[in-house]
Amino acid sequence: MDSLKEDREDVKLLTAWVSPYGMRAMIGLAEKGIKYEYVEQNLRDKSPLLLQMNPIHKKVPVLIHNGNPISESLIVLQYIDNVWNSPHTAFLPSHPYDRAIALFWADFADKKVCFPGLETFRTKGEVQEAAKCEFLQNLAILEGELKGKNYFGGDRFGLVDIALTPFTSWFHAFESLGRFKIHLEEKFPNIWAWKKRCLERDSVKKTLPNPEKVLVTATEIRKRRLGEI
Ligand code: GS8
Repeated sequence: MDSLKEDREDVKLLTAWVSPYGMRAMIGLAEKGIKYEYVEQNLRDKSPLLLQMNPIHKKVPVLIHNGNPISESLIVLQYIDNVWNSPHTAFLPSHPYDRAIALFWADFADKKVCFPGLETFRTKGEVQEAAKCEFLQNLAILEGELKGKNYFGGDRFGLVDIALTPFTSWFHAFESLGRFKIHLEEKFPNIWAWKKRCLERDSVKKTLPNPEKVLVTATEIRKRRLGEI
């Protein structure tokens, strides 16, 4: 039955290896055991397929399921969870209130931690300083939220964990290019332990790139953005 199901499914992922948002989709698909075609995108020269599949944002990731495109990584994750749903691999809790809370934290992580995190390496001056403050302050909120828990939702690896773990592979780039220290182990011990726990999962282990490699690409992105090359 399972192989029949796989034969009927046509799943493609348009992404870029360094994209933490794309990594979310990769971890989600791996957690569900879905086979898919990985289609690397050059974000400096966008393919006609990417522009056709995500004409509004023109960003990766885009999941293409049986020809139908789904974009925006948190929406992609919810789609994956809904389509390949099983009680053992659910990314979201079943109770409506618990679901709402998980979505709240995924949204918080997205807007208040991931975005300012990215701003720490690709901006300069006051904007960069403000991004560093915002990132560290909001990381502290997540540190509190993780207290006494293995994962953000409790004992199960779920949506918030998938949304956040990819960004930990960027922390080294944030620190080096932002010229600041996160002091994860000392100041954020719950997040430190959580990160190690997430990295033990096959889905995460095989998805997250080497932080040194991320730094090389992040350095190029910064130079291009700030007009330094
Ligand atoms: C963000 C995707 C994104 O920024 C999501 O999927 O959750 N809210 C979206 N993708 C970047 C690559 S990772 O930084 C991207 O595609 N950038 C191309 C561009 O901005 O032109």
